[in-house]
Amino acid sequence: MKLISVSASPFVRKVRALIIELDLENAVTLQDVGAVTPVSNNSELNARNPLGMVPALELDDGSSLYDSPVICEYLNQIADGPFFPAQAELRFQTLGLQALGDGILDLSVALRYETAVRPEALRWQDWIDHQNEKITRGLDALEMKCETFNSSPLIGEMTIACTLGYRDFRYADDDWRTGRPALSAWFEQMMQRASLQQTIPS
Ligand SMILES: N[C@@H](CCC(=O)N[C@@H](CS)C(=O)NCC(=O)O)C(=O)O
Repeated sequence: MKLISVSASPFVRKVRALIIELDLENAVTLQDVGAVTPVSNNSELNARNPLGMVPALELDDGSSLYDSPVICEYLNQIADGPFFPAQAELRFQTLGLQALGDGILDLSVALRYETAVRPEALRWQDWIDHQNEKITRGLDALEMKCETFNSSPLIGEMTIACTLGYRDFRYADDDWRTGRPALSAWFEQMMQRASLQQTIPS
């Protein structure tokens, strides 16, 4: 299998961390397609994902999967992993947590494009402010929830670790740790995992 990637992408990091957790490193090769933005056009990526977004996973039969939750669940299934439990309560709890983490990431990545890619004259401060408010509410919700996080991480916890890591990577000046002591302590503990250490963005 081939993972079409961009090294700075937090969604790619989530998949890469899961590959390490599931011991699938020999089964998946990484193909970095360089920078990807909403206004770039990479024909190789578009052939794998018509939405032109990373990550995309090319399977051995030539077909492909995209959207990190789908890729992660596929990898977990072929490796018979523990990250997507079958038991309904646990499953929807962890899928919900993944959705919250991915949502904060979607907002954070969109804001990054807004400030790093969109021409300054076309920027919309009201939109920027509202996206930041959503991110703050999402991070506050994580602070409230983190006492209920699973000690053996599921896909929700893996996603949140990559979400907070992305905040550190791109928004270090806006320190999410301030006022969120429980989440900070949880993240520090979580970062001991080899899969997260080996995928820290640089
Ligand atoms: N829902 C997607 C989001 C992926 C995503 O936003 N990827 C960004 C890079 S971090 C991207 O490819 N952006 C290009 C674009 O927006 O066209 C997933 O979970 O895989």
